[in-house]
Amino acid sequence: MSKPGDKVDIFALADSIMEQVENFTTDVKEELEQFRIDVLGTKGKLKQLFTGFRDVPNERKKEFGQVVNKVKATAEAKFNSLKEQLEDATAAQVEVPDMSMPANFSNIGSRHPIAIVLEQISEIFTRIGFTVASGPEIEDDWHNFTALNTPEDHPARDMQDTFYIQTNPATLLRSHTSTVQVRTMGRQEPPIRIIAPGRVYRNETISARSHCQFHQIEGLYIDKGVSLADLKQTLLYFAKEFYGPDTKLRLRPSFFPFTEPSAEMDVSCFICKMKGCKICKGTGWVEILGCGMVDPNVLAASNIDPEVYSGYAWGIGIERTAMLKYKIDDIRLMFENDMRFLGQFKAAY
Ligand code: 2NL
Repeated sequence: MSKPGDKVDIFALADSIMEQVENFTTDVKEELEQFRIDVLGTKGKLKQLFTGFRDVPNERKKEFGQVVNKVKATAEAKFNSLKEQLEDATAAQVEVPDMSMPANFSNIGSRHPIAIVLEQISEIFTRIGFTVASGPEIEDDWHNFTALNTPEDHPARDMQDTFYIQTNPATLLRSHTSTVQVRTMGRQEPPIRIIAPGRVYRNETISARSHCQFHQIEGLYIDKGVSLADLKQTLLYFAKEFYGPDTKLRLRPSFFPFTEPSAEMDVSCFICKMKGCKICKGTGWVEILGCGMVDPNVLAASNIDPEVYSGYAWGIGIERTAMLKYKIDDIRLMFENDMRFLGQFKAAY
């Protein structure tokens, strides 16, 4: 039996540590750390060998020193190579994507209901030869009112109805996109066949039903021999394209300063199919736009001879159209940018 401290013991211990070191392998980070503590650590096996040095007889100290150094070098080399392997494996894991992982969905935005309806209506009219025209939102009195046969004392000119620019009361925020059409008439000879989509402003109290800003599309066609029949057929085409092929149309007499005669156009209720509902108030008809034959005074104001040319015009409110289409009951939702509202139109177009 050998006793602790025997020279045989300490050499045997060195051998067994050497064997343990040579046989050790792992691909687990925690196991490698345990190996480091166990063998190379401050209270580890190597430390034990160094401590045992003093019990080795002098004549074998040199030999033992060589053995211990070899164990130490082997243990360190083993630790470093395993550590390197582990790091390589971790790096490789990052670089090689797991192809079985589900894909990340990017959060795609959605179109605003006003943008959807503006585009749908514009598309229908451009298909039959209308060109999209645009112009400034800050306008002057002449383009917004005077050129459109609106008398000086007309209530629409009132501060209560129109936003005037305080620093220059000759300027205002356009109350309809007719201004764009006036500008086109001023620089282009008939035939004129345009639509003018855009934002307009009126000094209204904000409520569920009205807002101080909204959008409209106006249309204008001026040529020789344009008649009310042309207006009606064009709008019937539009109504069938937009509301469906079975849509019926009726015109009711109305008044606008810029058209004569003027009419309001109803379509057969696309919600209840004329059975009677809340939207059509039981009548089977829904009002969708205002229209008429361009007043001769309007043509004359833009130097177009009313004896030679005639034309029709119409204006449609986009918010109202979108609210009917998507059953939205409060116009304020259109301008609040609430994601819960906007997100509902993802599949709409
Ligand atoms: C409505 C009614 C309308 C017009 C707009 C117009 C434009 C020119 C000449 C004549 Cl340049 N008329 N525009 C005509 C009739 C009705 O809009 O209720 N819009 C929402």
